[in-house]
Amino acid sequence: MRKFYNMRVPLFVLASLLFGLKTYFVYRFVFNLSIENPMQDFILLINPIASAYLIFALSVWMKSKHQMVYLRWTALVGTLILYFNLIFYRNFTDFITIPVLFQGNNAADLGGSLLTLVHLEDLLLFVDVVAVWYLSKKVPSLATDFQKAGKIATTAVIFLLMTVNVVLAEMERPMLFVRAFDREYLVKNIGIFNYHVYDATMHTKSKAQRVLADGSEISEIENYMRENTESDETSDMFGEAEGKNVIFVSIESFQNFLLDSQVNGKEITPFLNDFKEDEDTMWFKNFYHQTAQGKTSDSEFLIENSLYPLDRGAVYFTHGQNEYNALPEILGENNYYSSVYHANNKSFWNRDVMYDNLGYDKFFSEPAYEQTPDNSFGWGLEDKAFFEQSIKYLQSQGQPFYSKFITLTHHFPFELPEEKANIDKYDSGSNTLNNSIQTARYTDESLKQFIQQLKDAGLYEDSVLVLMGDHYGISDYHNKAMSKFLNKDEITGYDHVQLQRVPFMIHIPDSGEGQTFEKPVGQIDVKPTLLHLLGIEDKNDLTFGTDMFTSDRKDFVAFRDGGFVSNDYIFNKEKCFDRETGEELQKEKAEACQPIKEKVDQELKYSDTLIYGDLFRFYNFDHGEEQPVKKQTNETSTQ
Ligand code: GP9
Ligand code: MN
Repeated sequence: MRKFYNMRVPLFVLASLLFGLKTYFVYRFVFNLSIENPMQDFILLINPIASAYLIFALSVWMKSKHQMVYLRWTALVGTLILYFNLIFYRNFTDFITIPVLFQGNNAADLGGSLLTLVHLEDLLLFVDVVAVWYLSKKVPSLATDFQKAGKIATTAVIFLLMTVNVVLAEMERPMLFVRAFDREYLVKNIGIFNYHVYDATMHTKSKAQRVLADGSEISEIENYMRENTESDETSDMFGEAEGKNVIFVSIESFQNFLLDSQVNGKEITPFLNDFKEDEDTMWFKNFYHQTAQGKTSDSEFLIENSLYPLDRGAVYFTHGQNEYNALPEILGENNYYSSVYHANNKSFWNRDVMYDNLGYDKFFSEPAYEQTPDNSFGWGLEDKAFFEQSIKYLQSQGQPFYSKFITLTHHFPFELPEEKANIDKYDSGSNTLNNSIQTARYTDESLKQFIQQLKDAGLYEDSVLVLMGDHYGISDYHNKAMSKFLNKDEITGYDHVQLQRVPFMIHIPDSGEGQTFEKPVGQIDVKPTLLHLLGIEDKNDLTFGTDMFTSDRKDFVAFRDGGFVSNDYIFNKEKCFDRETGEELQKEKAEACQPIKEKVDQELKYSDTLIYGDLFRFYNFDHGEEQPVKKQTNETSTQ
C-alpha cells in the first residue's frame, strides 16, 4: 500500500491526460462537432489523448531539467493553438489552415470583431497549463529518468495509440485523407493537432503543383467544360443589356432568410422585398453562394472568373499572381471601363494586387472616402455615406462602365449606433443574430438611397443593376437562435444548405423582363450570365458556370465542401435530401445523390488543378487551346 502511495505519476502522463481531456471537452461542447454514434464519440475522446501523449511523451528522451521546460512550454503553445482555433471557429465555424495564417493583416483588421469572440470562461482553458507550469517548477521529482527500455516502451505506446486512432478513424470514415474536403471530419477523427500536420503537408503539396505543371492537363479540363458547362443555346436574353453600364453591388453577408421576414411587425428589408418583385427585376430566388475561407474575396473570385475558390485559404491571397481570363479584362476588350468601390484598406484580401491582375482599371479604396466619427463605426465607413460619396466618381467615369460596389455595414459583429437603427433587434440567445437585424435594415435603406442617387445623377437609365449577397452572415454556430427565428425545431443539414441562399437580382430599367426564377443557380454562373446579357460572346472562355437563362445547364450547384444542390436533391455532409420536401433519403433512395456527387468532386478537382497549376498560362484565350502559347511567366518553363 505504502509503495503505491509513494508512486508518482510522471508529469508527462498527467499533462497528456489533462490536455487530452480538456481538448475533448472543447471538441464536444464548444466546437459544434456533430456526434452520430458512440464510436464517433469514442474516437473524439481517444484522439486528443493520443495526440497529447504523442507530444508530451517525447520528453522521456530528454534530460530531467529539459523535460520540465519542454512540458510547460508545450502545454502553453498547444493550448494557444487550440484557443486560436476556437476563436476562429466562433466566427467562421471552420478550422484554421496555413494559408489563412498568412493573412495576418486581415486578422489585425478584425479589431472590434475579435473582442466579441473572446469569452471570460475561456480562462478555464488555461487551468491545466497553470497546473503543469506549477508542478514542473515545484516538484522536480515528477520528471522521469527511464532506462533505455522504459524510453522505448513509452515511445511504443505512442505508436500504439496513434495506430488505434487512425484505424478507428479509417473504419468510421473510409478514405478520410483522400477525400478530405471537410475539415470538420478531419478534426473529429484525427484531432486538431494532427489535422494541422495534415494541412501543412497539403500546403506543401499544392505549392509543388505549380512547379510541376506542364500544361498537359488543360485539354482534359477544357473538354470537360465544353461538354458539361458550355451551352449550345443562345437564349432570348442574349444582348438584352447590350452596351449598358453594369453596376454590381456585392452586399455584405446578406442571406435570403432576411427577405420577407419581420421583427416585431416590421419588415427587415422593405426595399429589397419590393425590388425583387419589380417589373424590371429578374430575381433568382434559389441562388447560392459558393464561398469558402476567403469569404468576400472568394465570392469576387467566383463572379470574375467562374472558377471555384480553393477549399483552404483565400485564392485571392494564395494565387493572386496567376493568369486569369477575368470579367473586367474581357469587358475591357469590349470598350468597358472597370472599377471597384470598397471603403476598406486596399490590401485587405490582397485586393490591390488581384484587381490589377484581373484587369480592373481603378480601385476606389479607403483613401477615396471621407470618414468622420459620425459616419464610421464597426468595420469603417457606413454604407449610406459610402454610396453617397461614390456617386461623384461614378459620374466622372467613361461609359460604358462595369463598377463593383462592396458594402461593409452588415458585417459581423453587426454594430450600428442606436440612433441609426430603424428596427428593433431580434430577441434570441445570439447577440450576433439579434444585432444583425438592425444592420440588415440599415443596408437595405442604403440600397434604396443608392438607386435614387443613381437616378438623380442620370446614371440609372443606361445601367443594369446587379445586387448579390456575398456569403452567409450567420454561421452554424448560431443554429439554435436561427431555429427560433425560422420557427423550426432544429436546423438540419438540409436547412443549412438552404440558408446558403443569398439575394441575386438583375434589374434592367424599362425592360419589363422582371420575373422570379426558381432554378438552382450559383455565383459560378454570374460571369457567363452577365456576358450573355451584354451580348458578348467569348467562345474561347473557360468557365465552370453557365448563363442562367439557357435550358441546357448542368444539373448542380456545387459547394466547396463537396455538398451540392441539384434539381431534385440536396447533399450535405454525406447526407442526401429530397430538395422539395427536405426529407433525408435513406439507403437505395440516397444512392441517387452519388452520381451527382462524383461529378461535383470531379469538377472541384479540375478547378483546383487549374488554379494550383496556374494552367491558364498555357492557354491562349484569343484562339482557344488549339494554338497554345506556352508562356514563360516565371520559374516553370515547358520549353
Ligand atoms: C473586407 C470586407 C469583408 O474588406 O470585404 O470581408 P469578409 O470578412 O466578409 O470576407
Ligand atoms: Mn463578406
